[in-house]
Amino acid sequence: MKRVVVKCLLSILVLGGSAWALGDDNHGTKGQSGADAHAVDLGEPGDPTQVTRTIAVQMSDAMRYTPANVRVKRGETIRFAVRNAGVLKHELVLGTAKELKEHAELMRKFPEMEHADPNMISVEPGKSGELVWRFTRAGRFDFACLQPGHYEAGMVGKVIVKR
Ligand SMILES: [Cu+2]
Repeated sequence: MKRVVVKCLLSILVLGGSAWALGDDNHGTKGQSGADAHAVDLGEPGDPTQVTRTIAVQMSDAMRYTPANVRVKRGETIRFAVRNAGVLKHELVLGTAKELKEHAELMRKFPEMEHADPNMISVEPGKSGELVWRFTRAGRFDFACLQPGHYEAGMVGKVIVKR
């Protein structure tokens, strides 16, 4: 529930809340386009005891993820094993392209802002972290690092969720 509250506040702040006025039922088929994917289509925090697959992702100070493209099947619960190979703090935030762009702008305006949500993991330099997520809808989603300036430098990846 905490996630919903946080996300709603954020979306009211940056989207005027309009995306959340829509129902959850009718737009699952539009997910392929990416641009109009809704945050609710992304899925939900995964149960760590129900993980179907682990995907290792490395983050670097070159502002890149390796791999930058991840393919999953709808219904899979993925454990992202995220390693920060750099000397800067990095993070992996799952979201829609629109949502991440707006969030990144917010982070740039308020660099001291601490953010924590179930759809993200922040990893200190040289450390590793885990993010468990269940993808419930087919579509194209993004992940990005929202440390100030990193998104703008191209620290973005894609998740393609197949039916
Ligand atoms: Cu980063």
